[in-house]
Amino acid sequence: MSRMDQAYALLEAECRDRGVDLDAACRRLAALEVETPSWGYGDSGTRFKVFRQRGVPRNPFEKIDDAAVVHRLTGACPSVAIHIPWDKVDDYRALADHARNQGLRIGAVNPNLFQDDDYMLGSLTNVQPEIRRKAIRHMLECVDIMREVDSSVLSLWVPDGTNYPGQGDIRRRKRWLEEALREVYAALEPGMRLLIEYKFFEPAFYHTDLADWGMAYLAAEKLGPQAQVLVDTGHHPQGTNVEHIVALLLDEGRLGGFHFNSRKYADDDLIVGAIHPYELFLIFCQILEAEQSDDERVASTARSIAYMIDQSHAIEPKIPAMIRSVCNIQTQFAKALLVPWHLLRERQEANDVLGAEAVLREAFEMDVRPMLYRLREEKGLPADPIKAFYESGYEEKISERGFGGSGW
Ligand code: AOS
Ligand code: ZN
Ligand code: ZN
Ligand code: ZN
Repeated sequence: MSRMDQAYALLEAECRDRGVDLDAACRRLAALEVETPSWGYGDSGTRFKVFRQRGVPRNPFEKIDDAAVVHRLTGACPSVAIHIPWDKVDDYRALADHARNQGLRIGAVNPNLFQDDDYMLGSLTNVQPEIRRKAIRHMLECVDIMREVDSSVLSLWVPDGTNYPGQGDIRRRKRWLEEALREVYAALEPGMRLLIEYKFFEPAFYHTDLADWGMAYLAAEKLGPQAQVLVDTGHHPQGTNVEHIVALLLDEGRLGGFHFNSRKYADDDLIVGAIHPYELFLIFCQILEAEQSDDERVASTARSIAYMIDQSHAIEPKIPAMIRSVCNIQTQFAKALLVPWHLLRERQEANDVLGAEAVLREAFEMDVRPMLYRLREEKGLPADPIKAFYESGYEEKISERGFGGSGW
């Protein structure tokens, strides 16, 4: 027996003792899909400096090539999110075909409401009707692109807000936003979803029009069932209990997707799972528990979540950073799959405070590497995808691209 088979057997025995079906957990892990963002492959940085890296994609087609490499090595990333106009092309069907030829599909379409000079004082909430109209038109154009690339998710982050008290009329802006979203929502086809992201600050520093989950929820609730909330893990003030937000949105059938990343201080967009792995684990605990809910609406909401990475790799080599992110997500997801829910319930009902906490913590402390190795083995994937990347020669190959493209 190899060392890994021994480790798997040990984990299996431990799971059996705890009443957890390891094979079922592995099957669920194998079905986990994580979408990577086209902009995560390009150059990015901070407001101080964008460091250029050799070999980054020069165009949207090359971003898809890099995303395909991540999928080939991890087996878990069959879709890539695009950002318009960063990924503007003449022929979107050709872009979708290019993805398909490499076993990928285009996932969420992200409108850009923050880089046009006209949007300096707001896009969908600008006091000038022509600018609001321009922003709405851009969103409708994104719905058209969704049709062409066969995407079902329109992922909206509204950067709008104000820097000073009195600068804008908060209530009027709220109504303009609602009006705009109603028009965009009406253009969605059945099966398409509008995911509404929130962020409490930046680029605006006094007020943001969609500052928190409650505001995004309210907007979604007013629009209808095809609108849901997107939780970007980096978009909360320090100390926020993100898994609580996740639980609440699940229970209301309004959790549509995630943008995964890590934050230490603000919207740092660091590698997911690098800073607060326990938080990521607890988020997955809420989701996996909800997947088994008797309430069909809750269970189907949990099963339809769009898991997406939203990171900007300022100093990291892009492709290995993306692979690292996917592995970190898989690791915490695997741990959450090892929670014995019946035992947790039992201890909660017995008001066993320490016992209940121990159930979660002990799952977090388990070594799930044997699950990940088995999964990769079964899918014919390399045991160490980052090592496999460096050995593949791809890095040398793309260095011929020179210093090319910016993700931003
Ligand atoms: C911005 O902070 C958000 O996280 C958005 O999702 C944004 O569109 C994305 O990061 C690309 O810039
Ligand atoms: Zn300073
Ligand atoms: Zn985001
Ligand atoms: Zn962000």
